[in-house]
Amino acid sequence: MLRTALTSLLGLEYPVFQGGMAWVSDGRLAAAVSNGGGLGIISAMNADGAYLRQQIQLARSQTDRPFGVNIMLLSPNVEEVAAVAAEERVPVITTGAGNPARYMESWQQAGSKVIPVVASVALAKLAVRHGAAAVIAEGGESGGHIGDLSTFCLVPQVKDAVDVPVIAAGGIADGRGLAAALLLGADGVQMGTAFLVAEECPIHPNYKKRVLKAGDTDTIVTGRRLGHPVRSLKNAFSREYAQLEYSDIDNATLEAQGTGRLRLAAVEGDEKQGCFLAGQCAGLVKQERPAGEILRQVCTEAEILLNGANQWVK
Ligand code: TUI
Repeated sequence: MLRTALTSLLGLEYPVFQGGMAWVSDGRLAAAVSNGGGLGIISAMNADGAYLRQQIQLARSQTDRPFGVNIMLLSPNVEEVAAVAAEERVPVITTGAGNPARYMESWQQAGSKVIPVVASVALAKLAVRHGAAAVIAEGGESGGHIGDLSTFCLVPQVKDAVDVPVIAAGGIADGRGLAAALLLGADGVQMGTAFLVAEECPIHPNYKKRVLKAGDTDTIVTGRRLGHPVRSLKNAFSREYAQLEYSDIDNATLEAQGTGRLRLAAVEGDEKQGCFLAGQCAGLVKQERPAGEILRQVCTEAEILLNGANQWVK
């Protein structure tokens, strides 16, 4: 059994969050992960409040266990979904892609535990000053919108800077990653890419196939020029976009090139023109399985490794 400050804080069987991924993490996937003993998280993505409320109700109809909602702070509907998350009194609210300070008081008043994704020590400290119950320290190995630091360097520095549980994210897809994260000082992990191939994950089969086929060097980061670096699988779209970034087209045209690409990947399965967000650990993800099995295997493997860790100490 793995017991950490995070399992105690949230009453979890396993110290594992499923990342809130746009067009991926719906109420059904979140409920499957929570039923499997981790924390399932619904992504509010760029959708409106009605969509989020519907997915929360779906999750509640499928699990009695705690689950979370992820608020993407760059969403055009951020005010609306932030209000819905509070009204629905969801147990956990995670945030991404920005500074959540202005929403934190209302979420805490609603009884939610607020757990922001941070990509730096400065934002971790700020979040804790505003009442964060824990922080997710996400390294640039992860898929989607990323910060500058690697997980290996970010996690111990965040751990030293705050006195709340730290969840490591970015590059973790198996028991070795979980065990290593705990040794770096984390109290748990968040995995996204590993859950892309969960049986309960609603994405198009082509997306799952792409992740299962990916190797170590098959991701690319685009969007640096616009100030929003995003990691995805290499394909025709991401390669062309990477080239456009070095051309003389204006930023508005470049930005427009990215519109609708996540939907094209996740819903249509368009292997050429979709944007298939995934982390560098995609090469570790080999098999489609129920979310509960993914959780059990990762945690059992980590327990074995941690139990055997004294082999190096003489
Ligand atoms: O948010 C994510 N991953 C995402 S969001 C997303 S949708 C999107 N699409 C295009 C452009 C931008 C976003 C796809 N994937 N992960 C959490 C995360 N947050 N990673 C990094 C950060 C982060 C970075 C800087 C959080 C805060 C931050 O500080 C900025 C500030 O305002 O202080």
